[in-house]
Amino acid sequence: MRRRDFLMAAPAAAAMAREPQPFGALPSQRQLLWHELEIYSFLHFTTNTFTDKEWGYGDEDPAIFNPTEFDAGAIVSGLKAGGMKGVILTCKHHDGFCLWPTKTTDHSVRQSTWRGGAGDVVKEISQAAAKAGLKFGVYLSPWDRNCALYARPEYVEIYRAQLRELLTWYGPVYEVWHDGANGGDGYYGGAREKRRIDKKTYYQWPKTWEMVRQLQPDAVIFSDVGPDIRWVGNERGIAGETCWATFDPLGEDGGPASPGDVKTKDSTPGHRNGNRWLPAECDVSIRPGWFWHEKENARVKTPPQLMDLYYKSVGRGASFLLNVPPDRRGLLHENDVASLKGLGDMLRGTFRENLAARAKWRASNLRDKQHGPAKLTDGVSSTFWATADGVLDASAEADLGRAAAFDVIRLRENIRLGQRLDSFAVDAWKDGAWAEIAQGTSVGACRLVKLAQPVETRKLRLRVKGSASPALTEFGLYCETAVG
Ligand code: FUL
Repeated sequence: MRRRDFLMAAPAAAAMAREPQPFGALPSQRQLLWHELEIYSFLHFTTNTFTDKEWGYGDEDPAIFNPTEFDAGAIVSGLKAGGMKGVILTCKHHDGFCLWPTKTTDHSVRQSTWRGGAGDVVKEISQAAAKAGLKFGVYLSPWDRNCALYARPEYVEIYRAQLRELLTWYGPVYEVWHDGANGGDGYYGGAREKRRIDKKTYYQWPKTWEMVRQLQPDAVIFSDVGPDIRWVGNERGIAGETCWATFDPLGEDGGPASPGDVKTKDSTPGHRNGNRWLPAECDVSIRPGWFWHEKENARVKTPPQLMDLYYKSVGRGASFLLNVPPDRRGLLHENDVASLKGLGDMLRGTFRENLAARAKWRASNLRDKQHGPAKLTDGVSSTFWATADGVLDASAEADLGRAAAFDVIRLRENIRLGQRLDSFAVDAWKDGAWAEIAQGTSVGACRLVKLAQPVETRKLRLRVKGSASPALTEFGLYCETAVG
């Protein structure tokens, strides 16, 4: 381009590219990275695996921890086959047994029979994850039923020292998971008593979170109240049919919230126009329990059940945290591996191709040429259809060129500009008229609609209503792949 043309073209291009003003609470950079993952795994593994318990009392003999065939590479590859993008390990559960050779207590793998006390589960899982391209996260239970100092101020220092080890010894950590279960009875160094703590003040969470920010600035912090990711309010893996990424947590009594004390009934839907971007995470186990129990080997969720949970978590703007507990060998059980593989096949098959990729679009409004409706199906997550400022209701029609059959619809907003949409609907052209086939509320990072029956049509219409002018990056049509 000649210089004179450039001088003329530049202001026009800049005006054309003017983006809508952001609306409401916005995600941080670390939250945006987390949103991209969508689905990842939990590994619940400790002495409970060998005692057949869900909550160890804290008096377990560390010698019983002996997963003789432990293979981190095999575990991680089973997760990867399931489509998992990350893995969060219970480095310490409520029983206090540490899966790494911590300097803070003897109650760890160092005292176990496994590899003569020279093993390190955290190291092996984190390294296997990095090798397979999965992110690594840590679960460190605040409640410690083994520690004699639990409920005293000194324990909080021990907890922080443990977290410091985990966040400095094992490479990048993408998520730090603080459980809300707290207090009650335990071994506590032989005291065998009930100990209570004040959930609001005891752990001094802000100080701990500051340390996490210093050591792993990209890590999101999960708890009932965030500060980055919120618990969805149930352990069934299901977000609210309406699930806003914005949320203002309150305690059960209406006062300030803290991990272990939040109005969980609000955590499921979130708050429209909440002051904080605090998206939900849906945790659930592939089995009835969080830990492996022989008697549950026949009760592993099937691939269609897991796919349904995917629609009800990821498909509602939340994330899907699926627990798959290693067994006493230190491997994932064959039934779990088979279900994971089935889920992975369904996900890969279903979302392989957007059937609307070649659609011709026409919109009721577009703010400029660079924000036209064709951006909905260009496969690029950074481009988006947007209307002019103040145009809050809009529609866009797609002509697919030929009839296509689909039973999954995917919508995504450009969440860098906030959660703008209040509702959406999709119509299919049928017998010379529009017929509504889907509708809903919150969209955010991702909305999936699974239709009861496949719909076959050549023309579709998307209708959206926003509190701010709509900005959508994706409209996708897919056909669910069945697994054998
Ligand atoms: C709960 C814990 O008490 C369970 O054992 C499990 O770890 C689950 C993910 O969180 O609060």
